[in-house]
Amino acid sequence: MGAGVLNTYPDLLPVTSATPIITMGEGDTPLVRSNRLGRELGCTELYFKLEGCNPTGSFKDRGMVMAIAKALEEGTKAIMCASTGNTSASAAAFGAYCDIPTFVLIPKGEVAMGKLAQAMIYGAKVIMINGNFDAALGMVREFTQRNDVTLVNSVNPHRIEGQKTAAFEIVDKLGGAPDMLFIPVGNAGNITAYWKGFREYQDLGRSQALPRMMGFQAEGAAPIVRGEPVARPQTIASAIRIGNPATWNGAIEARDGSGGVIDAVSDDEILEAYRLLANKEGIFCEPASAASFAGLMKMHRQGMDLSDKRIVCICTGNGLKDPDLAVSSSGGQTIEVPANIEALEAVTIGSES
Ligand code: AN7
Repeated sequence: MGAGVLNTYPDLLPVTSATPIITMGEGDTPLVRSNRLGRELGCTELYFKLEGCNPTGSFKDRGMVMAIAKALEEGTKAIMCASTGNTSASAAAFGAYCDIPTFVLIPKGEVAMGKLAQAMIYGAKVIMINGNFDAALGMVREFTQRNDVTLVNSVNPHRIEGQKTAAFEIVDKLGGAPDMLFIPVGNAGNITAYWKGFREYQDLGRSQALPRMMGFQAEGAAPIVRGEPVARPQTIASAIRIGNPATWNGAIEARDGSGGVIDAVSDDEILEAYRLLANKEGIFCEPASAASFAGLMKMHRQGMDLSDKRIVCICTGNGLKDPDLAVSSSGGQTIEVPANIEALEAVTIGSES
């Protein structure tokens, strides 16, 4: 518990005797069995992996700890990333923990307040770009080529290495690979990492089968589904508002190698899944994360038989990062009463009219 991914899987990661074994307690996240939604979809065994339980509230910490450990090993002076929010929060936290100056580039006005708050309070230098994520990542790539600053986006291969540990955990907990893995796709690093992890575990004989990789983009930001970059990606799920994924090939390989799909879900489908996860399972994830369950609902609607299937949906980030959206999309209103017991009973058990 709290050992961290470098301590837990050193032999399967690029950890050498020169690598500092750091951890902020990332990894070992809950794999929670569905209590209601699985039954409603006729799915025998449905699990949610709660990556929002990582130290900065998203899966990014798994890859960041590896990238930062290697950066320390190499004597890095500073780190930089572009981000739709979660990568910047994670980089800023590990930068603080390891005393490395951290620069984060974010698309102005497009990052959820909680994520921006994290980057700021952890002490990163937060640089707003008048452009989208894809433009910011382009700038970071060029800057880190010209300057002695380490890039910590998922184009840094150590990020993928760290993130693949989530696949290890699933197999370790279930005693084998699931039949299908549903996962949101933005820059496509995470689906690439899971696929790598599942394949490595199979090569080691720790699982027999491989899951079908079911990746979901937001409809207005679905370059892989369309087969070409999207110049102006649009979606309520700001974390996956990405028009030209850096690890595009990795997503294609995961799809084709596993007999899976990369498909799109609409913002309405994302928001419906977001609300259902909260009010039927008690899982408060962010909208981008809900794309995985939205994808499962879509497959169910299209007639996919989910019985006798063991399915895992990845909930990539914590809903608390954007509480305003939760309030505005909950539809529920709060009730105001005078501070007396009769008034309380009238609006609760007494509203029999
Ligand atoms: C909650 O933070 O790209 O397909 O800059 O925050 O590996 O990009 C975040 C992505 C899914 C998509 N869910 O993962 C960033 C960033 C959440 C995310 C994704 C992101 P990738």
